[in-house]
Amino acid sequence: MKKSISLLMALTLALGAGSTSLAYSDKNLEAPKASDVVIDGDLSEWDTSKFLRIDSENQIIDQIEHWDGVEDCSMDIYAMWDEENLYIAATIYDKDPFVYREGFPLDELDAIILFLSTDPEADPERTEYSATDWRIVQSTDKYDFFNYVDRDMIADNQGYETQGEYGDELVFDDYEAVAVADKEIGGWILESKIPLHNLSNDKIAQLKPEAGMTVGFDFSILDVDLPCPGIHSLRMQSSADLTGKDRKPEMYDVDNNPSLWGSMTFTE
Ligand SMILES: [Ca+2]
Ligand SMILES: [Ca+2]
Ligand SMILES: [Ca+2]
Repeated sequence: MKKSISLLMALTLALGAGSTSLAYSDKNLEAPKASDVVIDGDLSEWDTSKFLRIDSENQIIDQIEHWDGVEDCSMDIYAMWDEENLYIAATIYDKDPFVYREGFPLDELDAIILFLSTDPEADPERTEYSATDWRIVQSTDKYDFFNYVDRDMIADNQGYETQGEYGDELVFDDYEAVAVADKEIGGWILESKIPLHNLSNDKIAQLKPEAGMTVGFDFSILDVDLPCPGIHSLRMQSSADLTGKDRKPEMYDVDNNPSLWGSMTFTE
């Protein structure tokens, strides 16, 4: 009896690995508790030993022909938390950073996308977004920051609509971010604070992080080095692991299917 159950489980796992539902990938970002973070572009108060990296061809989900290797586009991401805020930092390698043009959609520019669930009880196998699943695009021209919260894929958004889709808008209150060009790494450093009340309303409860809690999380980097209208950025996704030379975002559809995300665990 036991044997047949474990065989069944093994079969289920094997089948699951090939389907579109992964129940979160094994890409987990450990987020230590923050203390005395200053948003100034200097990451010396961060524990940068905990990170996730985008640096491989297998992570490209769009415009593979525009990737010239890790110096052209790659990144490490770090996270920290306190009861009210999520802190996100990154080192971004891009020979032509801060490509931003007023009036362009953010997905035709240099940007990062954060994917986050604010419901720690959410089913990791869900294949559709719910109102507590967030897709947040962040871009900067180095001086100003712009964000776009995409809610279009959510059937019942609980009254929290898409904001910032046309760019040039800072959607979040009390958001802080600094971008610093770093000649040594040939790219730039991002340090940011996202107050979690921005991801809530009278129907959507605010996430209250605590040590030991795990939530769905993933991230993308978008890179363009010469913006032309209609040209989408190169896009790389943390949890993607694709092969072949023909890539389309639908092949790893994190924009519509949260079970393809990785996760984030808040630690002491
Ligand atoms: Ca700092
Ligand atoms: Ca680049
Ligand atoms: Ca670029």
